[in-house]
Amino acid sequence: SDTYRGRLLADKGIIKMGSVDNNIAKFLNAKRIIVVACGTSWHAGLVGEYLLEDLARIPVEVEYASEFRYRNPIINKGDIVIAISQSGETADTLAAIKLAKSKGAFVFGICNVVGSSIARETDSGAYTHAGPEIGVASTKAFTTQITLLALMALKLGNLNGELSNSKFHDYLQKMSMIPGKIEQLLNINSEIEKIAAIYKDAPNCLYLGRGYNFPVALEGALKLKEISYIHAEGYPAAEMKHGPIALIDESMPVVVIATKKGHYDKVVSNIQEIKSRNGKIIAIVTEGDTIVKEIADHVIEIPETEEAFTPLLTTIPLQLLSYHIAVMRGCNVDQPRNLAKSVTV
Ligand code: F1P
Repeated sequence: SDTYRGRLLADKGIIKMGSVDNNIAKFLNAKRIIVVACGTSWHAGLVGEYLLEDLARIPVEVEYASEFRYRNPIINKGDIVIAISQSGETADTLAAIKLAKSKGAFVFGICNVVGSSIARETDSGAYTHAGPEIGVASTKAFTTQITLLALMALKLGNLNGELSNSKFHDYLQKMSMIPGKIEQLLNINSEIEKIAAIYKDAPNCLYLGRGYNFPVALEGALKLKEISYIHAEGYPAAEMKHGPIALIDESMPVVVIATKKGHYDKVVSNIQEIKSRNGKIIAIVTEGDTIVKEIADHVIEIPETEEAFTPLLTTIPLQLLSYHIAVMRGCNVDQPRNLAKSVTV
């Protein structure tokens, strides 16, 4: 494709995104964005939905690429399809792209592997430049996919008037601090290892989050399933009372993402509901939290940032938790059983 060039630069308030800039009129006139992806990339797409709707007020739908072609989807003129894939080779995502193109859609790819099939098949796109994913399970690619979608949302929101210049610059300034905050977070690795040692033999695990951190709950559960083979499910926190609450007892670890600005009071009441049923709570909280600390069995603190950027931080301890549990269970974290790096059939 022509316009994959252009690394992302969030420098001094300017976002230069060669591929988005080259198609800016299409993006600004988009009636709707449809994201197609599988697995971890689908979860990044869900975070993208929150970002693009919240910051740029562009309607977004996120579809499993593996289901897209089986339901005769409606694609209208003015819709943009964004295909997200780490490997750029996922067969279902490629099939979704071909279908979208056959219906006349403009398809933008977000890929990690330069020159991959999806990069070639899409009309335009951006590379995430996460570097090679050594293991099968996608990790750093997820962070870069979200970063890219956040920068797109900020840029489009600023250009379409939804984000004032001062808000836009404020967001960018906060985003520029994210790498340092991730470095800081990695220092708590040994605390996470201790928590992993307690729950390594759990047969099941529940992950809950609200708003921006609902997709992170899904991703946390997927990482645990993929590399440690523990059955795990992610849910929006408010969905718990519609079924999963029946599973909670003293042997059920529940990972709850309870960041300060993320509908905090409601998440606290979810945590109380779990506690009253003797569930074991591992809470991801904002630094300095006192309320959840009183109730949860374990807390993992993340540095404070804009709620919109918290997925970039909350994901890290969940990946580490899965990693340590998998290693303690003797699983091969780089090559999990039954999983292929790119699902090409
Ligand atoms: C999608 C995906 C990964 C998962 C595993 C199987 O891949 O589901 O998220 O970790 O590798 O494939 P991709 O389209 O993002 O390469």
